[in-house]
Amino acid sequence: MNQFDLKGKIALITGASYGIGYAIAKAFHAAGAVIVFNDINQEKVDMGLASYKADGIDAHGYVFDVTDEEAVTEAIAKITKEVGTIDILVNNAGIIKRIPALEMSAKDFKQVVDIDLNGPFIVSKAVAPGMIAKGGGKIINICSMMSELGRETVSAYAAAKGGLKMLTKNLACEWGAFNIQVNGIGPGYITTPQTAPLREEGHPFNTFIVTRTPAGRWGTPEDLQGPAVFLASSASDFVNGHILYVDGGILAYLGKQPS
Ligand code: NAP
Ligand code: GCO
Repeated sequence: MNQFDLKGKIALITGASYGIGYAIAKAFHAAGAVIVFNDINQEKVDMGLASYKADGIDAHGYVFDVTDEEAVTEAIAKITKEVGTIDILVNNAGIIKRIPALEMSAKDFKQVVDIDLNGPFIVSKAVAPGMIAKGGGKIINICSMMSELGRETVSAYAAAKGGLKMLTKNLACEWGAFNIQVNGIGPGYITTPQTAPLREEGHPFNTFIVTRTPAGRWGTPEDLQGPAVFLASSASDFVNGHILYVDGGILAYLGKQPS
């Protein structure tokens, strides 16, 4: 029996028109799952549908803002009616605002926390009843190294991702009895549009990250595919409340010692 088989499962990945969510959706499809994804506007969903189609994936796309509880509830009901009950949820949608705390408005801070922390709560709460009725499910929250570490200019993001780590653990406690496993993936620094500003030619951050990562490179969205399939599959049925860091070793590393 292939413990990593997702045949017959319906997976919802939020914010998955491109980037990490898209890569995870491709891996889930390769493992046999039916792919459902969302994005915040029709233009992005249409772009995503075209990409999935080009990759031979007949994905189902839905437009909703993960912070809008009414829209999320309606969308989950629509997905359940049109596709089926969701077995696997990946709370991937997220933003970052890189602004020094002294310069950051409360409005900007709130927007990051709304999308990166409140959103996963809202979507998980909407999806869980169907999982409970079906006898179980998998929820994977895309956390971050900033669930563990801080750095200048990302206070809102680190607060949200730190909160998402604890939300993951707490929902694991509340829903474990329903055979729902709630875990997180903590990616290191990954080459997506979100980090593109940090990778611009000559940006000092590029060298900083590569020297701080034992693997000596940026991660790619594809580096997250195997860990995501593991946490979405029966191979992880006794893994609950765990954050799986996929970071090339950066969290284990104090940094290159002076020669
Ligand atoms: P990305 O390229 O910026 O993609 C994020 C996706 O989420 C986009 O499709 C975005 O849509 C969507 N989104 C944003 N706000 C939304 C909302 N309110 N409702 C629905 N969808 C929304 O990011 P990424 O690099 O793929 O990252 C995906 C996740 O991994 C995020 O949670 C991020 O924090 C996390 N992460 C990223 C890295 C990294 O190094 N890249 C590392 C650790 C964790 P729009 O394009 O319309 O904004
Ligand atoms: C940043 C980066 C990071 C990554 C990721 C690291 O500005 O520091 O965007 O936050 O996105 O979250 O795990």
